[in-house]
Amino acid sequence: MALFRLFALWSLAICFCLCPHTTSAQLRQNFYANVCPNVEGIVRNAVRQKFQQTFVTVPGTLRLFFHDCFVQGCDASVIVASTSTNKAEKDHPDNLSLAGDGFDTVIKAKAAIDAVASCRNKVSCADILAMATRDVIALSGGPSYAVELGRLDGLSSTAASVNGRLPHPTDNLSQLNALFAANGLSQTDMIALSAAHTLGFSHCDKFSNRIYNFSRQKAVDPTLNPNYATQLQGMCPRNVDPRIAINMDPNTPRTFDNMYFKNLQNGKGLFTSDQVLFTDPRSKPTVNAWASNSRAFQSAFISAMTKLGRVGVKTGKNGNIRRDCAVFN
Ligand code: HEM
Ligand SMILES: *[C@@H]1O[C@H](CO)[C@@H](O)[C@H](O)[C@H]1NC(C)=O
Ligand SMILES: *[C@@H]1O[C@H](CO)[C@@H](O)[C@H](O)[C@H]1NC(C)=O
Ligand SMILES: CC(=O)N[C@H]1CO[C@H](CO)[C@@H](O)[C@@H]1O
Repeated sequence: MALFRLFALWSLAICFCLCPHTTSAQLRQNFYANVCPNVEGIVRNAVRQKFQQTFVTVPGTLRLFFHDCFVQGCDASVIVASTSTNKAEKDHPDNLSLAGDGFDTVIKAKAAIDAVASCRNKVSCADILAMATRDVIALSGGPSYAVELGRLDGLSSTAASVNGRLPHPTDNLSQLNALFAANGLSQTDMIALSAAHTLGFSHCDKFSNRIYNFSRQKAVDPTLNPNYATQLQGMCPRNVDPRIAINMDPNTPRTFDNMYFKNLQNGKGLFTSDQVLFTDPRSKPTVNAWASNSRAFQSAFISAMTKLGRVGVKTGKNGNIRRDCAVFN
């Protein structure tokens, strides 16, 4: 027991030294109460307007937040545009075709904030993305939650920094757990956050390995529901136009709900990284619990999103407030 304690202490010490991404700065609710008291209302209105123009606002913004936080922390570095001398994060192949509407949501909300004199250039792009993400989840029927604020915007964004930081659709449970743990997130958090795939689209090439030439023995991934596999082959024929994207949740693609977990129980997880949550005995009990208890899922999701929002937060001289979210000051 004493030895175990010693080991735990030692691991903790090692982690404090080696995992700067897991240390969290002092975020708090109502951070802008003095400088821009109505900031949450301003963002909510801007997001609602953008949502009325296109539904892609929802998955686009949610995924952008995830990618932002996993690469150099939640610091809006993913929004920075490349220049002739710097290839930014968003231009790494693993940006996995982030939808332009996610970026546009932040730009529009920032413009709405900056139109109020007292708020101009007082609210970070990183916080705007965190608020907009909370809002798109609520707009699509998901749970609303109090969002922690107080992030600064990062001072660097490079395509190279993306390498190895984002999960891949072919990942197994151990790989997913390792990547999320590096960001201070547990397996439970990882399963809750993966339910974001209850919304949005995927391009055919992200899962074509599961429906064609799966292995020498099998044409189709045996963990895939055979009827669903046939449907996928219909929507994504061989040599499909690479721009074609399909709904990731075949049942309720525009609703943030716990259908994701019911789909997994029916072999309708689109990626290997989705379906493995049900096939691996380590994560299966959580999938089953949340498939039948939407409340329990929602509270786990809120907790996981809050933890995600604390990853690698910049404060002090490690950040600033960008005047243009896509350009360093
Ligand atoms: C667990 C590991 C994960 C993997 C391997 C993964 C992988 C992917 C892939 C390959 C796509 C399709 C991209 C495309 O073809 O355009 C996608 C879409 C998406 N992902 Fe994930 N993802 C993961 C976790 C997450 C998390 C934690 C979130 C958010 C909390 C998230 C939110 C989304 C959303 C909303 C979309 C749809 C984007 C759109 O419609 O524009 N994903 N993901
Ligand atoms: C997961 O994938 C890694 C890398 O391919 C492999 O080394 C590991 O054995 C796999 N783990 C499981 C549980 O399948
Ligand atoms: C699968 O195998 C067939 C026959 O060996 C080949 O023609 C095809 O290009 C392979 N890949 C895909 C994605 O279909
Ligand atoms: C939205 C966005 O910036 N997507 C880029 C992702 O990266 C590829 C290159 O890997 C670019 O072509 C896309 O424009």
